[in-house]
Amino acid sequence: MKIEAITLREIRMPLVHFFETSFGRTTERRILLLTVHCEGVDGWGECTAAEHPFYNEESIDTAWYVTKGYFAPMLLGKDVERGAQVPSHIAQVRGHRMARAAIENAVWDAEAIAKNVPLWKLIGGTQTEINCGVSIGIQDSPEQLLEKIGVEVAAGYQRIKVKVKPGWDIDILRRIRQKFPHITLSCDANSAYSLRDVDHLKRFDDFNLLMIEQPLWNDDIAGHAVLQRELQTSLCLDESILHARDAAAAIEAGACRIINIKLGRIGGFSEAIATQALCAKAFIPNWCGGMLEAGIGRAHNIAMSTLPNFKLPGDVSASKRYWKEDIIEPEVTVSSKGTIAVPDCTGRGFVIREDLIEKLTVRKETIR
Ligand code: OSB
Ligand code: MG
Repeated sequence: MKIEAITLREIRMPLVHFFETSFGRTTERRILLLTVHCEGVDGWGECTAAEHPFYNEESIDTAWYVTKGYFAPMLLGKDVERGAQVPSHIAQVRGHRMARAAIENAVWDAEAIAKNVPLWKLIGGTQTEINCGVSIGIQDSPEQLLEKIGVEVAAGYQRIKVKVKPGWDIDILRRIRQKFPHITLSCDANSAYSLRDVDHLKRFDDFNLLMIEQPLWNDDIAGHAVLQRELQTSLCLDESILHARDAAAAIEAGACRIINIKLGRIGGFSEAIATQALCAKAFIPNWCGGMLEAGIGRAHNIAMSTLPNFKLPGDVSASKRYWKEDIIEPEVTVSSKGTIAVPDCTGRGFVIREDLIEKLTVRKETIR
């Protein structure tokens, strides 16, 4: 497959409900989509970088910059047979993992179409149904949060994760447990605490949480190891795990008992495959995290979630929780048991709605 051209585009999509974490509130997404044009086959990738460099260092604008200036020139005109070959072509650039993932995943997407196989099988997936949880942001009031949890539990989601931060934590978790004593519950702090908060964080042990996700600073694996020794509740790392080597270091240090894998944060399918295999050997379960993806990212997350060590319900949920209209057909739906049936057809298993994408596009550039 010769990569003849790469199209970058920015689309804008308003969220049906704002999403708030300890680092801020999002109401509208600016999403970078990427198409690799390979001798009659188009592969698509969605970059998970956000509007601002708050979750990590990247943003849609840094992703555009590094893709246009570096990744595209490194790949254009090259014969790239497989998605797995992309990392070696772009290895000279450091970091920029979400941008890296968008282009690598687009090549995997094209490869699955060219080979006429389902993407999830191509990457080595083994599960035909994936288990879903939801991530619920910080709300305007505790009552609003309790109501939202009720809706998602009734819809069948297998695990509820709520966002926490100082001032929106112990009391919130207590009220959730009063109303929903038996649900599978997690919380995610997105690095809102420090090791000075150990005594405060110990109180989270009262709520029978499946895990506490990323309580400490994004690059502090050692700090999480200190904290994990003080807590009964399992820690899960998100922001701290940028590649398989980070997973190895975190496991070795005892910094967590669970690892969230995000396809963008980890730099694409190749690194996701390696990371989950490494975690499997250490008996550390994985689950698929989300970044408020539109349909292409969602489809790729579903494929990733079929890998064997994705053992816990992920954050991949129904399109309609985020979008009035998704950019793929059919949109992602979740059964009343809280599962997504993995599409057993060629490629990503969802058709790109190019007409809708065209309407949502505010910026577009093809590099040849
Ligand atoms: O930490 O998992 C996170 C959204 C934006 C940035 C970071 C995170 C999240 C989510 C949402 O939790 C997951 C989703 O539903 O896409
Ligand atoms: Mg997280």
